[in-house]
Amino acid sequence: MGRRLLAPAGVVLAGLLAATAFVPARAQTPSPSPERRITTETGPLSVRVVAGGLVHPWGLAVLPDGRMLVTERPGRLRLVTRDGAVSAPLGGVPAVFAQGQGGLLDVALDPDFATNGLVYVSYAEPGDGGASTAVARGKLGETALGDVTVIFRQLPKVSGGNHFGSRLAFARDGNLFVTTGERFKFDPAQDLGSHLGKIIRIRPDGSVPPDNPFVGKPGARPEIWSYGHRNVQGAAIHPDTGILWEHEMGPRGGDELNIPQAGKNYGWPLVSWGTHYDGRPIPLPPTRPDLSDAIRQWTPVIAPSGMAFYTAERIRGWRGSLLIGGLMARGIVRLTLDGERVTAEERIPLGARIRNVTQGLDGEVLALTDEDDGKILRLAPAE
Ligand SMILES: [Ca+2]
Repeated sequence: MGRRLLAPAGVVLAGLLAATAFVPARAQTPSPSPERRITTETGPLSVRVVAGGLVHPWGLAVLPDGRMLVTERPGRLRLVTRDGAVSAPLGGVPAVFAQGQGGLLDVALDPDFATNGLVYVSYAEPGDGGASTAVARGKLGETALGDVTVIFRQLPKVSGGNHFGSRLAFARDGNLFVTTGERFKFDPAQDLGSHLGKIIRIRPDGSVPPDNPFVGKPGARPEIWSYGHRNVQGAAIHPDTGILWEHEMGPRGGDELNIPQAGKNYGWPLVSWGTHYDGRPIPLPPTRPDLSDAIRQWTPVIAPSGMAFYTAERIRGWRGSLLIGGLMARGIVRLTLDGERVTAEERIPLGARIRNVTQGLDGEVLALTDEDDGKILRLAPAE
């Protein structure tokens, strides 16, 4: 945050040490929003900063009234008005494991939010053995979440601060997909007795849909939808087919776009289009007939961290595109699709690590920058 630059060094240090407990007492007021223009294949876009001063914002959900719910990874959930006024942190958010990649992660609205006011958050939850990904839901009030209950806990909890996933996506049948990571533990992604490295499918109250693929299979956790995943930080339901798509971080190379089907194995760590960070080889070939392969892979990586299908007309030429936020790509990766095939790719550089991409109510695109002074960006056609 800019004001840190004005503080004496000791104050800065104290501020950093207290950062996880720091709770502003009052709402932040909107600051003027500078506009940048960028050139794209389909025309010029305007990029505005809707709000700044967010610490590693991670998840964003647009309310029916146009306000935005945004998570900050250290454990805060805030409301942001359309013109960028940022609320004080909402109460009722569960305590999070804010280390490494852990913290408060995604936020999603119940499909019936307009009538029931329910909101879901995913987060790294501390507990016996370390931490794991969890999902809680509560009723949104003006200053807090009420009646908060935990509806999913990834088991087992393990040590370390890597690969928590996590995104939330509601299917049209009302079931909730929760993406996870393998917590940088590799082999558990292949173990059906563990939730590590799995995509989870649950009802909104956390119960198991009876048609999940491993229900009744001895030793398997019934919440599992698909397995062999590494670190899934993007998920969205295709607007035409209603089917879940996801992307996941590869190791050194090998980021993947997948369309995960019930009960299928997506290969990690048996195969990968990338290599391990420490140079250990992953057996070639990069996929096998008995495993489900990605529909696209990126080497070098883009570090995908959030996706949305663009369904509006507002940005000309983008309807039907899949937009993916890239940490390493430092922008949005726009994929043109023909059914389940990627036919073209355009990079939209934004000059910052992009944590998440969402479509706004008016067909604008909202993106979060992964920074200490993180921002909500709004992309729209240049006037
Ligand atoms: Ca794979």
